Amino acid sequence: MSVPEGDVPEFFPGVGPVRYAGPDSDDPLAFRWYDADRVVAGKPMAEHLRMAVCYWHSFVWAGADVFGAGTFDRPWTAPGRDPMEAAAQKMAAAFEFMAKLGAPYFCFHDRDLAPPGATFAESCARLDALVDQALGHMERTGVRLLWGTANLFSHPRFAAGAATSPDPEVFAHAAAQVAHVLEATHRMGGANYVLWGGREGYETLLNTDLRREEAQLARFLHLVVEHKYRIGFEGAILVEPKPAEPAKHQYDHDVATVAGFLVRHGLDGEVRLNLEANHATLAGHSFHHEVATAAALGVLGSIDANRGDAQNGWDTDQFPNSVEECTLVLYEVLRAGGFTTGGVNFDARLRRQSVDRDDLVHAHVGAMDTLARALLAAVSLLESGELEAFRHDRYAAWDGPLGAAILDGGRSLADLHRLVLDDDLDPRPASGRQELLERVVNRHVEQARWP
Ligand code: XLS
Ligand code: CA
Ligand code: CA
Repeated sequence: MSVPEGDVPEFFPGVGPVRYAGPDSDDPLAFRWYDADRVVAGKPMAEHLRMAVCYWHSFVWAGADVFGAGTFDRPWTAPGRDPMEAAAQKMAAAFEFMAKLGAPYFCFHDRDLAPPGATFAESCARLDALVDQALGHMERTGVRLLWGTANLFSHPRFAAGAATSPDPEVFAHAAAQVAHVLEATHRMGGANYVLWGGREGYETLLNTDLRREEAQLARFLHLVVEHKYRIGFEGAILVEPKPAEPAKHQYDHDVATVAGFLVRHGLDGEVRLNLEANHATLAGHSFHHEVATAAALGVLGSIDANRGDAQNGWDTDQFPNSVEECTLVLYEVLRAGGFTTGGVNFDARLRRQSVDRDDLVHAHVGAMDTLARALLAAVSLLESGELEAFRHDRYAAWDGPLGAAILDGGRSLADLHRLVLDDDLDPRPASGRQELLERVVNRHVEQARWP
């Protein structure tokens, strides 16, 4: 199937390639901190952060919400046009934008790239045609794929779940769709494949068999992992936790819940996680907590850096703008050895009043600068060794004779009972120094500069 491209105009005419201009610049269309090729902590900044533009919020969504229509100036979504031609124009706009921004990666759902067809076969053919076209744009611009994913939540057939549907034909449909998108992701050299289960949950327990749904979800993930090996996809399979929205309760609640699920079903070692800042907030955690927990449990994969709003309880998906929050997150990433297949996706959308095309540029330049400055602060904090020295000393007694014997299983509860009685043990609290450590972090955030 060939894709009619039509005449492709320039969609971001006032925007040249976005350049690094340094911290003193007040040019809103230049980076103040993100200097892609400059080396920090052993590798170029771009390779540390592996930042990605998301196709859906930036190029598909037109600014509609549940109360009102789209507000954005997005000529490539103009109604009445042939849907494949519109998809080709949208793709041209996306790659023009990413190339001008200098974003090294992007992420997509199948339905973002290609309009669904009347049958599954037609949907597949349409996606294949647009993937061919994307390969041309990727070759031309050098933009790579951080991850692909299948949209298993928009179509009405998924209303009661995809893998966790009460109907095995829906499971089969979801499996077929994932097989196709995993193959497309493989063809595009994707570094990861993501599964986010917005409909994998329940609206009421009155009609839900929790035991069956968990077993179905586990079987689905095993099928995805088997298929990855069958087709030779070398990227990582990532699950993205989120506690709710659109479902009242989603099974992939948070990092700890998903990590337990993976172990329970023999999927640990095969599946890692994609962590979103806003989903952490919805789960009642900080983003720092989710990333630190994933690192501690060995399941850290990639991150979606879009944040929520402290004053409301839904998924506002705003562009990141807190250097301090991102510093703590990147500190954990660096401490865990840095990203391997993962990176930083901006699964973020503009506010509905940010109607101009330029607003997309400002949002991304600001977000990339926030992450860049946070990376410099996180590197400085890690290289100073200040937090690690404190943490090391705080637990040092666990490497002594008593701590080691307890952990090795060499002391029973009765042994410890006797020890405390006989030696009259009376440990004294040691200061946790929280306020001091917070000042350490702030000092590195304040002072972080390009060397
Ligand atoms: C929605 C999710 C979604 C995933 C990809 O809240 O964040 O966008 O990242 O399906
Ligand atoms: Ca989100
Ligand atoms: Ca996300």
